[in-house]
Amino acid sequence: MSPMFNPIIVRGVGGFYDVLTPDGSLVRCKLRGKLRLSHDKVLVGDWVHIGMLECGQGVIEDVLPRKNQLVRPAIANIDQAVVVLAFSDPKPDWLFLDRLLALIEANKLEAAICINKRDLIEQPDQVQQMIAVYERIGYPVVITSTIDNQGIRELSELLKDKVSTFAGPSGVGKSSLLNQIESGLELPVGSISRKLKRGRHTTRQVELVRLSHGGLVADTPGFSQLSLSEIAKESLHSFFPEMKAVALQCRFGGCLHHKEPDCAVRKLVDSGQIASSRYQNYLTLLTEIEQMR
Ligand SMILES: Nc1nc2c(ncn2[C@@H]2O[C@H](COP(=O)(O)OP(=O)(O)O)[C@@H](O)[C@H]2O)c(=O)[nH]1
Ligand SMILES: [Mg+2]
Ligand SMILES: [Zn+2]
Repeated sequence: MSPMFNPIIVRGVGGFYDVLTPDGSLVRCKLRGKLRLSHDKVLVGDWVHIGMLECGQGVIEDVLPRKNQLVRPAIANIDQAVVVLAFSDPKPDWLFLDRLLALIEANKLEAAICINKRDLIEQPDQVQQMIAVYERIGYPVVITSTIDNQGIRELSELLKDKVSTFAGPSGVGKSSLLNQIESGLELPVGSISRKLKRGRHTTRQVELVRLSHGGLVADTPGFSQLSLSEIAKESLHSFFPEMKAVALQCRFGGCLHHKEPDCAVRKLVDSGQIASSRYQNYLTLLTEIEQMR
């Protein structure tokens, strides 16, 4: 079901909700009584039925069944998550990326990667090697700069007609990228240090931004606090696409691909077909899950 054919909640504002209707207008709505009982009965991203009041305000009568639901950011019916990193300032954290990709896979969302601030690095050899790793797995990778507009059109193509959320550390340029894609948006852009100083007190609301060429994007502070606590160690490998298929060939059914004999995953790591960086990060996350129990 496409969100373009149903009214969709794009933001909550002090007890009210702004709903984008299929004809492109925004209607401020309150909730029908029965929906008010539970806080997360209604989320940004929800497809809803609305009724109109005489004053021009709307009432959310019903919430349609969700295709999925994320906890942080609290948002429903997402098609894809775009992880945004930077070439520099801050430097790319590949473990962070692999953690996020695993969580995105576990949530059954499509994943894509955007590496921003290309203008800051002259010789991006090292990053280029890592980009090849992710492209080989099958993740789309877009290289961008908001200074010289490199990759902006490609990124905007990636977002077209989908409901997406950006994810990634503060300061990589998520808001700047959206401002570049959609002129007139003017999302606040800030230096890293200023953001850190504001710290926890910035409880920003999740909001879906409408792109005029089609698509909705959540400009969120990121998935940074999501944990792996709901993933079983035996299934972690299935959220690493390059390991998932080959794991069927391991000698033991419950192989964790760590120290077990005749492990098909480790064979591919040894032969270089699975990137050792990915495998090392898999092991780091595996240990993390084991220590949580
Ligand atoms: N050099 C460079 N700086 C950028 C680029 N994109 C964003 N920035 C800067 O990075 C900082 C953080 O940007 P912002 O969009 O607020 O990042 P967010 O926290 O991910 O939303 C700001 O000072 C931006 O001006 C880029 O492509 N190149
Ligand atoms: Mg931002
Ligand atoms: Zn194995």
